[in-house]
Amino acid sequence: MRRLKKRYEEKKEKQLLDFTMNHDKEQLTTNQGVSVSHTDDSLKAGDRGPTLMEDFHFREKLTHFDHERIPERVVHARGFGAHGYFQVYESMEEYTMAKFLQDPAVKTPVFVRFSTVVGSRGSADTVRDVRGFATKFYTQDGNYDLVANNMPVFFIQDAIKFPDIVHAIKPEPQNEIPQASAAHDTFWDFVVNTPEIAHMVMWLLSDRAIPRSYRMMEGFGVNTFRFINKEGKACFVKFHWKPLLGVHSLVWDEAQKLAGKDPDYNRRDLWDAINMGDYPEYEFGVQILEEEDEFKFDFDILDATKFWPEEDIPVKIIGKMTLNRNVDNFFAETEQVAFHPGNMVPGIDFTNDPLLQGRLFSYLDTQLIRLGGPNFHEIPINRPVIPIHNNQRDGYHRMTIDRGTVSYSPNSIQDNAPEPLPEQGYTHHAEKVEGWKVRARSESFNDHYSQAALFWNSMSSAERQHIVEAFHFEVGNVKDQDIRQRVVDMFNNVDGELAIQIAEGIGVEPPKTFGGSGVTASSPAVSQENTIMVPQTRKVAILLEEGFNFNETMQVMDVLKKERVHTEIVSKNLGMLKSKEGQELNVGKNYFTTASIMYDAVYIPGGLQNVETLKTQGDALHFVNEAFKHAKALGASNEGVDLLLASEIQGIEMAGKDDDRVVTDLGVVTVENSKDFREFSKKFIAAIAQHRHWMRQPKKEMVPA
Ligand code: HDE
Repeated sequence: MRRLKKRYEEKKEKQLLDFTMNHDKEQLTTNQGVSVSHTDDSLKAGDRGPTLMEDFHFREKLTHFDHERIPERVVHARGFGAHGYFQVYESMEEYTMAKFLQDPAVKTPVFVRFSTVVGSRGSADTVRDVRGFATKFYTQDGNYDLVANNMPVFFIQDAIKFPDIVHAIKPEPQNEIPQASAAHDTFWDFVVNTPEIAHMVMWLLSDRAIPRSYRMMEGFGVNTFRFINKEGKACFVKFHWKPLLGVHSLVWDEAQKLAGKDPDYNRRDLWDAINMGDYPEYEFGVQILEEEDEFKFDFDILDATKFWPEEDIPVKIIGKMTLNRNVDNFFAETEQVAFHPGNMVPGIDFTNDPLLQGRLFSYLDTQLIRLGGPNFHEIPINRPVIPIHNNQRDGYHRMTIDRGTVSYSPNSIQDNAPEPLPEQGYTHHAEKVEGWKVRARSESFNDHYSQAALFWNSMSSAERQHIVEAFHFEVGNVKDQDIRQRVVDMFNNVDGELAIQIAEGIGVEPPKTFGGSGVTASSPAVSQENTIMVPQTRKVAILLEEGFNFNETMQVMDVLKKERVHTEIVSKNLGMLKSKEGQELNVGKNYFTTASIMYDAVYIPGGLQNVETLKTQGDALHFVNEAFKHAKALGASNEGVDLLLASEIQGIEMAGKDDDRVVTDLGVVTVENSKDFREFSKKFIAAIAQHRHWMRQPKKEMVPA
């Protein structure tokens, strides 16, 4: 078994290596392998004369360049991928015969591509949007794709409306404005005419739409699938990814600024984390529902605008995925990877969810145009780790050289090979289906507001405030006043308070009657405040100038490092900085190349000269003010506290000059008169782990949780 596994892993590795190419220490050739003598000038008749047609090297180089781009994905164009592996914790044979879910010793290779939905390939990472979370499992049964999102529900119930929602949310056709944003008239016009979208809009305007990191994001299969075991018994299943770093988000102001300062923020974060050995980990969870319980809920389990509350159907954690290798080449891997919910393996099956059924058509169709023909399964990133045998032949870009005379079945020349395997081969679950041929939707899909209200009820006070502010931003950008009014009236069906709050910010009337859905239940599992809080892999800026306290700075940095909290020294200029004691430290970033928005926390060590200089710097003060506004942890020791006192931070208790207590108040950790920084560091780390300290922000009375 172990030998087999090793061979399997080697094979996977080899499969990728077969196509990789190192060009270092090699000589330049044309694509025909002809050695090139000179590549900086084209061939001319005289050194000031016309260029000659016979310059095959010039023509080949330019032609290839002219054809370098392929069409970007119509949605999810901007993405970033990484390799890793998946291991199941215990055999799932009771529910499914999928091979990769049987043996905890087996590591199944995976490739994951995270993405935004709306923006073009060059748009910013931190826009307000749904995030894609697509995973390709290279299993011994063939490739299985779990093409998921970071929100558990979807905009629409039937795939036939997908072109409509996408046209409405994409930039408007007359001027291609705005890029990567739902904050415009056509999207909200679609919303007010599409009640089924209400629930998804609540998620889209929540913190989920601006993740701090792909490493801190949940994944949801959205559609309902089936598990099938060896006996052919089926159950319904929903898939979940749960990040071990918890689910955390940016603040909208921060997200907008990041879009300018570092449009690659999320991809850089993933790339750097993997390079540093901070391998992102996600547990794999399933909600399992027996077939006989299909109709036990007040929503239809085939309706993709509904989630299954974890409190009713618990998520069983069954395995873990680790991402541990960056791509070698973005285009070859991340751009050319082709996901498809129809890439299924025995043991997993479809349901009649009308969104899923439509997806099964769309993904293959889209790859045909995007990757230029039917042979994209031969591109290394798309190849299964087991051999492919069938009678499909030819087509654009065919790589395989199929031997022999037979490309049909039945045949006797090859004893009918390649032959189907009735026992092991994929068998679709034999579900009994009958009905009238109608273009219609089940009445059980008609309740559009109860789960939107359930979501709203589950939000903390800060999360509610963020949702209201997101409405003010998004709908505030809608020019048509009638649409703005209709948004208020529509969301009055979710919650009366919410509708009043929305109206207040967007210059329209509050609803005529106080609305609501009548739903009082909540699902605490959907609030990010109930997530895992750990300090590991967070990033702290240390503001420094000449004359800082070296021992103090190093003590704090050492403790942070032990907890895998990363630090970076930020100063006015790059170069070396001399401490009070004489030792030097290297500056990582200056105020031009970074900003507080790129860190989770800020630390200001003592040293009189250091802090006196910082106090004169507008950039340093802005850094502190902005981090405070974004509810981040702030730490200051000894004279460092004076910088906080000189900033705009108000209403926070800080350490005084006359004692040596470590004071923590709403994520601001301070100490004076101290030489030992262990307790300070511990408390600072605890404040970092909390991610954000929302209670600092002025709370509106109207949105209590
Ligand atoms: Fe997709 N979706 N989608 N989608 N989707 C695509 O396929 C589509 C839906 C998702 O990183 C496209 O290869 C229809 C739900 C992800 O390469 C396209 C419907 C979910 C990705 C397509 C849906 C997703 C896509 C565009 C029914 C969450 C990016 C490029 C309304 C479960 C995969 C491509 C990657 C990509 C169609 C709904 C997730 C056009 C018709 C629900 C993560 O085929």
